[in-house]
Amino acid sequence: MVSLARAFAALLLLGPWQRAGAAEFVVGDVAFGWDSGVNYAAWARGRAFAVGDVLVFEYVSSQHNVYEVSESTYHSCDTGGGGSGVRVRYTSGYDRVVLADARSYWFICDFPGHCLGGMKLAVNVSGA
Ligand SMILES: *[C@@H]1O[C@H](CO)[C@@H](O)[C@H](O)[C@H]1NC(C)=O
Ligand SMILES: [Cu+2]
Repeated sequence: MVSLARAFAALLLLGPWQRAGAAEFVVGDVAFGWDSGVNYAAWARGRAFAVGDVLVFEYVSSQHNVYEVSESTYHSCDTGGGGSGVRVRYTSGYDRVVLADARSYWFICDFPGHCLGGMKLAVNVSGA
């Protein structure tokens, strides 16, 4: 029996961000994923991100995480002080982040030293 919740979830999947051609990006590509020592600015530079696209963060969840943060926290790498610059925490090791809005998104790894070491990603998302 198909539960109502499942049917509803299927409806949600057909939300307004589902345009034809929505792209899914494995951050760092499958070869590197989300890890230390990868230049994510270089990875993002050759790509165009539009509303509805999906970023997939793949990593070992005991070694990394993904925080969506404010621009200032992206630059400072400082998530202390109440964490006011942290918008969303992802920790599963396989996180699919829908870029639902036309705006800038900033992501960092909050494991000690990782963001300062360059484990951070900024993307600009354009309207569909
Ligand atoms: C995003 O757009 C802003 C404003 O144009 C620009 O300053 C910034 O460098 C862009 N960031 C990325 C990652 O492309
Ligand atoms: Cu990390």
